[in-house]
Amino acid sequence: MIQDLFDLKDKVVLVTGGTHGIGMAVGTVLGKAGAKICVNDISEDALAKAKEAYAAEGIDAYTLIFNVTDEAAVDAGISQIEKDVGTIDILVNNAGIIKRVPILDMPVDDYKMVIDVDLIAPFIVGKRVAPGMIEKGAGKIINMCSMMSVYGRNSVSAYASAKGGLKLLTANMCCEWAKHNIQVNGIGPGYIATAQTAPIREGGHPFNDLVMMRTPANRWGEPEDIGNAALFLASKASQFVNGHILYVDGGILANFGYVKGENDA
Ligand code: NAP
Ligand code: GCO
Repeated sequence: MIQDLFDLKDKVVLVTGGTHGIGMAVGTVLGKAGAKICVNDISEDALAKAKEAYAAEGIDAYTLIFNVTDEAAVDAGISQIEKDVGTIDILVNNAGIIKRVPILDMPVDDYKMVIDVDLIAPFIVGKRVAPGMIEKGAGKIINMCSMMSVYGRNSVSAYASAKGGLKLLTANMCCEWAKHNIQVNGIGPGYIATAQTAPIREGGHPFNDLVMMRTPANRWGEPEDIGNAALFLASKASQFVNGHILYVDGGILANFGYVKGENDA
């Protein structure tokens, strides 16, 4: 049956930072496809609230607190998941932060913090999870990239550096692990309505005009738009897709932009 292509029954999923926003949307869609959903976060309160939110969707989420930048905590966390739930079949490296500060004003420690969470952590978690996938002879890794994997823009140097690196870390994971039937891909969301973008989206922020001008779909993306794309990359339907960044951006990368009022056919 064609729908079997997207059946994730009995697959163990880990979504890092999966307690809200894009991560929760990904966990919810994959959970509704039958997967056993595991989410981590650095906040017990966020995990408790997330467990209730997943339950409201009929998903019994396994929650665990650990900081994805802490190699020892990641090792202990993955070992706990492997013991309590099972070997991870699908890893979504979603946890991420952003600091919007011009280079000349950004402390080096802040730059390093963003690189730690957004680039080094996916390396740490991927390196820890892959051996189980190799032993199983199958696996899916999805790295949450960005428009900033291909663009820079004022004030997001650390974030763009990390997300640009994550695009090529994805390629390198593919090169080393594809022979083990592990498909490693990225998702490059456009501008999505979450807590992370609230400061540049809400309250009449002028950035909203830029997003509308650059996005042919003429809307902010919703977290579910990313969850749906993740289902494809997590499923049997993408067995020969590897090292690819799937941009889910409403057409941003296809568009240079337009002047309001012109060509508004
Ligand atoms: P978000 O609302 O800020 O959620 C990020 C999640 O990561 C939160 O649950 C956060 O936990 C968690 N996290 C942060 N640092 C962590 C750490 N050290 N260890 C474990 N968990 C940690 O962001 P989002 O908008 O949903 O974005 C999710 C991912 O998509 C990020 O990688 C982001 O860069 C990427 N992305 C977002 C957009 C967008 O437009 N929103 C576009 C492209 C890419 P706490 O809340 O407890 O800190
Ligand atoms: C920003 C935004 C973006 C989005 C996303 C775009 O300040 O430009 O936060 O970086 O988060 O990464 O794809």
